Amino acid sequence: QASYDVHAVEEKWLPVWERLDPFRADDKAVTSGERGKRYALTMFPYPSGDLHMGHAEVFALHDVIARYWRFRGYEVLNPMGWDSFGLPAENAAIRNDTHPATYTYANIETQAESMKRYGLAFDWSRRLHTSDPEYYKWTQWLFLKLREQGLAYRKNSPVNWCPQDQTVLANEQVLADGTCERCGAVVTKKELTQWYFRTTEYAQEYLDRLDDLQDNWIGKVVNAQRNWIGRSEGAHVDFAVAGHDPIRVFTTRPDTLFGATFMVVAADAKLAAQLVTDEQRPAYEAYLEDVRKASDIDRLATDRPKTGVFLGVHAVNPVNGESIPVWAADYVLADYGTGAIMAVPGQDQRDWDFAEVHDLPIVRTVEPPADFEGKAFTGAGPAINSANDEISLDGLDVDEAKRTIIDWLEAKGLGTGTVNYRLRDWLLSRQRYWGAPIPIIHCPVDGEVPVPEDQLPVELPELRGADLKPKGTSPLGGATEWVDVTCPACGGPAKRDTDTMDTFVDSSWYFFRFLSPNDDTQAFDPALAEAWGPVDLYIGGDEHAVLHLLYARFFTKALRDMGLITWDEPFSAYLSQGKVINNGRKMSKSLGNGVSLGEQLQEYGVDAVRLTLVFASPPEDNIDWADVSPAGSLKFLQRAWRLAGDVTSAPGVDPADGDVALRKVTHKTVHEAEQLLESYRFNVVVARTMELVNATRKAIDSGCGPADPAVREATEVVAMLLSLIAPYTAEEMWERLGHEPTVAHATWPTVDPELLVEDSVTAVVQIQGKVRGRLEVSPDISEADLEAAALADPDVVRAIDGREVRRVIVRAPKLVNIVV
Ligand code: ANZ
Repeated sequence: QASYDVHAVEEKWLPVWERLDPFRADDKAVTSGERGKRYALTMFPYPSGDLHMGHAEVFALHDVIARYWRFRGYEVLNPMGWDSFGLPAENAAIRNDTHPATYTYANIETQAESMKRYGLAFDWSRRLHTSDPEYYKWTQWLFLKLREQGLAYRKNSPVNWCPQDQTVLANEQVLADGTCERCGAVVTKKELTQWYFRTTEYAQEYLDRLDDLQDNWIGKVVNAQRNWIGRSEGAHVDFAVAGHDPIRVFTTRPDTLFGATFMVVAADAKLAAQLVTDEQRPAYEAYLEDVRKASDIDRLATDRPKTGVFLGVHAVNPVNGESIPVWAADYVLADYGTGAIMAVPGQDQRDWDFAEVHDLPIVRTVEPPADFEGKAFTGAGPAINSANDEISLDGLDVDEAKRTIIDWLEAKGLGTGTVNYRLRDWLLSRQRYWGAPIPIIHCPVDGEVPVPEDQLPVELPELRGADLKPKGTSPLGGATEWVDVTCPACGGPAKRDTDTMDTFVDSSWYFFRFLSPNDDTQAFDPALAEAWGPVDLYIGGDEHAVLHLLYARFFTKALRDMGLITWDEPFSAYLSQGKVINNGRKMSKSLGNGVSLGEQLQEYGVDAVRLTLVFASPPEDNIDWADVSPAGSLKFLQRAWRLAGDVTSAPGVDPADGDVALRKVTHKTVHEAEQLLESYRFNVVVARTMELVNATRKAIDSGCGPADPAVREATEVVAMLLSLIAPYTAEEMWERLGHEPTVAHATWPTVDPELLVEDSVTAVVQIQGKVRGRLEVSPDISEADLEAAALADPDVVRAIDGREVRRVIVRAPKLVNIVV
């Protein structure tokens, strides 16, 4: 036997699979309770270009579990679609001088073809594209529902602005170095009226539920979310200011209140502009100009020069009645806490630096250790200098002092203990074209008016030939015929909202739409959500750990509160796969180390590429393409395929009559594979399959021979295991073994526990303390069986020689002691 032609085999099976469609999910099997359900989800791609190695990896890993669950008798929902709105497609279309729709749908077709060729177990009948009006109609509907619930609202505030993409960004889209996640430009701030989702509504619930999820969320995701939500416990404290409302601050260290020697308001907070005296206003306004240019990251950096201006007013420290000056500075952010702080230079280094530069008093309220040589002391220690006529914190440790001062403040109505979260509401409006229009009409009489449900979707006007380049306002503003409408409430002239929704809105709920993608009466069928939800395993990249996962959690909780679903977390388990790198580096154009998926598939075929990706490492680790061997994978697949050609027994032959040694290897392999698959150790499954191939080859060539039923049994198991990873080879093997396609319909083998028994142990039989016989027995033999076997052994019978057996002491499986 030679080998098979990988490409001919691909051509051969694709149409067969298309005809048999073995992975179509049957809702009824699940709603009727006939079969258990599994919802397998892998992140749907952006349609930018063709699939790349990263897709190839995640799809190969995902396919293993989806196919395995099906083998185990579950009804599996495994859908695929495209996240087809958004900036990447729009920017690429502008670069290529085409319309985003043309670019997007052409890429979708390319990717769909590639995915089909890649042999993935998707239910293609559920395919969706978020840029289809049939989809975004429901994105708009959900927006309106969220607004009804008070979870979507519009407000004016300083927002992140990408000067390159000319659009606002959510906090989550600004990288740690203060740049735009999409284009790398430094993000600045701008004052705008924008739409928000009230994601903070569930801040504490996200955290609480992470505790339950963390065991099944693999990777760095859980901590990334915890940090992003950023819970801090502290207090709100009010500082009186003559002629103004009191200034409220958020502090995590209310115990240091006696050391608050000045206050700082974010220079770009409205409060600063309200407080500033006429005399100080010119200096303040000049300063504000500069502040607007800096990013949040720069502003918070500890080594940044501590600039600021005095606002000309004083506040009263509520614990000691001292008059303390109020400054504006950039190291306090407008949109965190209350946008104002009490500055405690004795315990906070940034406050200390500011005090030094601007010559403000410093009072320590926590005693540093004797050998302390630093400036601000941020550590723990007894409180000092912290007493008034009514209360003394002196001597208390930090936690006691906090509790004591909060009680006092609450009793006096000067403050309250509180919890603050770093998490901000999600800014969702974008001043760009390629997204779902926000279904709101602005009327001079009625204000914000939702588009009536029966008028959804608000279709995106085509704007063929229009200039979509970013200009800072939405290109939809130029489509006057589309913008000018009559107000649904009063019938007078009104205008559509011209912003579109962030693409992350589309992808926050797509796993609901997969349940009933063709339903034109509702976003999804709640009965199907009950039957299929939540997603049992979600596989995708770390880069979505914060953004997408948190947004999906928000939508799920909101839908629960609307009474549309009963479960409240979208993803019961999450697995983030590693990256495919090359020569130790991330693949990139500039390094010239990119690996083309198309070329790999051309050279080695789909199965060898998939096998290589699954075999290379545990799913969560990176794969260095320089270290793997797709040629070796192909060789192994050919070897497995040859086994199927050698088998000479007929399909259906009873394996019970087969060679026990080989059967043991087979059953042990299945048993281990089950455990390995449940714990996502797919690479080890490949190793075990290779071992089984070797054992079978040996049995054919130098053991029991090709006609032994155990050889068939082993080869069929190889085909089933391989079908999880290398479906073409497996299908070809299945056919050679005399079965009808498809191997996906094969029955997963039942492990025979007797065949898992480790090789036999030697039991010693003694008579009157002397060894008289040895028996080969199973290690888990029962006492009774071992006694019977010992008494029936010919050597033992001879040694007893007809004498009466008075006592038998059995220590299974190793010893039998006979007293005559
Ligand atoms: C007084 C104080 C004394 C503080 C001290 C810290 C140490 P996290 O943990 O991140 O929540 N803060 C409050 N609002 C701020 C804003 N808008 N911009 C910049 N800083 C702000 O941090 C809370 C602490 O950060 C608060 O507690 C406040 O300073 C500062 F020894 O109040 B603290």
